Amino acid sequence: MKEKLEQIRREAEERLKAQNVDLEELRIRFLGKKGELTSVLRGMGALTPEERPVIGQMANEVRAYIEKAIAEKGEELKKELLKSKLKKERLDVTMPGNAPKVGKRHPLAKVEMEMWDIFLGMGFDIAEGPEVEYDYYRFQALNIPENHPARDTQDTFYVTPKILLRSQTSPVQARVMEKQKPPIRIISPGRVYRSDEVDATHSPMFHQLEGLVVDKGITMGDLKGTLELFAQKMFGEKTRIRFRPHHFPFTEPSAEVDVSCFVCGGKGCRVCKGEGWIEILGAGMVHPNVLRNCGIDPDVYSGFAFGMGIERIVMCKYGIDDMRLLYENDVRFLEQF
Ligand code: 2U9
Repeated sequence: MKEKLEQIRREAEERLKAQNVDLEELRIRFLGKKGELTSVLRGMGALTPEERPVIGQMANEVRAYIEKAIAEKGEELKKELLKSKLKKERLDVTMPGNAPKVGKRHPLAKVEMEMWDIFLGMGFDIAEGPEVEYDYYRFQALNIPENHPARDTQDTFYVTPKILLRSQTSPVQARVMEKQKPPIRIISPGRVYRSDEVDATHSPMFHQLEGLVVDKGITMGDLKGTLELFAQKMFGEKTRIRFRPHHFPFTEPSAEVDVSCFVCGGKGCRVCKGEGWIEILGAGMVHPNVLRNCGIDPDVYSGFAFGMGIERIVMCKYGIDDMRLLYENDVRFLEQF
């Protein structure tokens, strides 16, 4: 029996050395009710009274030994498991991170905001108004009566015979003049609509920024100075401007305004098509009829107004030759600004 106990101890010892040992299975096999040690103890009846305590003590020692060895192996396995888990889940804090992709402002928004900054700096306020507008504010108030030929060139989308999508932001200024006494100094940026076919320089929807100043003693000199400062801030300090006589029903006198080419400085290049000048806006002194229509006495007050297409400014500034690129939302294009 001694040998049997010794053999059980050795066998348990051997088994515990294995890598993937199942400790619960081992415990049942050696120490369980039907285990090897129990079956040895059951046979103790056959021993002499002298042998019994000796074998009993030895059996207890073997039990204690195996219990302790299983517990120790259990601890060891737990530690190893933790170690391998820590190794697997180790964080390398020196590794480069995943930088989140940051979006960019659309070039149209970027340039529009630059314009806001320039005009806010000159003391202008920003005025907004509806994109769906009454015929009255778009045409009649602006000195364009029914059947006036100027309506043809700016044909827009009609909702009813008297309601349309605005083709300039001018109605916003007419609304402000109706409500507010001079001095008035506003810009009105926003979307406008025209029933144009889409091509490289036309779109049925585009963006405009118009400006209006009304006060006592406003002259064409104020208009020129304001636009010159705007052009220099937008295109560079050396920029000059040039007024060419033109006609708009809502301003008199009226002019188309060019800036000296910001690429060649006026010598003539590919960008200005050899001209040295680039047309960027229209302007003039507010027509007395417009002031009168909006409740302002033209004998007391005078004013100037101007208007420009934001797409045109963006295209000039960045050398973009097709307007459609601004609406396609292709990231490869937008990333460049
Ligand atoms: C009021 C009185 C006068 C706004 C003006 C222009 C000249 C002009 C065009 C530029 C390119 C439109 O985008 S474009 O096609 N605009 O040339 N706009 S003066 O004059 C006003 C506005 C409101 C009450």
